[in-house]
Amino acid sequence: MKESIISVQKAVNDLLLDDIKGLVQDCLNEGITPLEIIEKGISKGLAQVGEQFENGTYFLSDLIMAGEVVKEAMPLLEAKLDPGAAGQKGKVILATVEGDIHEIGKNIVGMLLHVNGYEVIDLGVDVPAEKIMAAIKSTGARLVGLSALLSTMVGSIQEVVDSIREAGWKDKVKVVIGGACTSEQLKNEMGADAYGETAVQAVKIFDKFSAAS
Ligand code: B12
Repeated sequence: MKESIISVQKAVNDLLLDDIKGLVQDCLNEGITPLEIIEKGISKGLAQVGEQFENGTYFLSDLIMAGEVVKEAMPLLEAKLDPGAAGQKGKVILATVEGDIHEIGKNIVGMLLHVNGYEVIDLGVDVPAEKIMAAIKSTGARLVGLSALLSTMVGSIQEVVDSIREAGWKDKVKVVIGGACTSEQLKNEMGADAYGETAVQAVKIFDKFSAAS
């Protein structure tokens, strides 16, 4: 892997708020794509932060700082991604589920959907099922993306899927799940329509549903 990407990975892992922008800019100057920087630099660095948290070297304050480091870099990357015909492929409601406030992965998914021609209605984090239902109703969106990282909060995915079924919308509204604690198996258990491991996969899945509708 290129030295400059490893520097981004290290800057995230070492929580170097002042250095991250310059290091990301170095990667862009070398012609490395924003997606590669996100996947091989930023996401890998965050995974290392997670490991350090798990083994007790890092604390909650370090997780917060890691989030800030990544937020510092994202506008640079977003500016380099070309927005397609905005909203052409339809509306996607995006939310991190109730009880969960992790937003970085959701924001990356939103960014990629936006540049790939979707109108993204981002409801934010810790979003209850009622708010998602109200947004489906008021916007007419047929695609919903749920992000969940805390395994203790998977019940919130179930609430959204159940609410959609109870409203009689199961056939027309597609629910796609993603985030560190989700999986194909969880998708089946929850009765969601698809699971995406990465933001790139998220775009492919939504494209499939959008083309079929
Ligand atoms: C940064 C971080 C935080 C920050 C978040 C800051 C922010 N602004 O988002 C803060 C400080 C808030 C935080 C808090 C907590 N955290 Co935290 N956090 C992390 C960390 C280090 C990185 C998460 C991240 O952003 N990853 C990078 C992104 C890009 O990855 P991602 O979210 O998985 O997204 C990608 C894919 O999953 C996918 N994707 C994501 N969403 C979606 C949606 C759809 C529809 C699709 C298709 C795809 C998709 O695409 C993305 C890009 O490819 C993880 C470690 C880890 N390994 O994940 C722990 C981690 C998730 N946190 C953890 C914990 C325990 C907590 C706390 C409970 C700690 C505490 N004691 O208080 C709290 C919970 C607060 C809450 N109620 O939510 C645990 C969860 C364990 C578990 N299995 O439940 C982890 C795994 C750390 C660990 N190893 O122990 N955290």
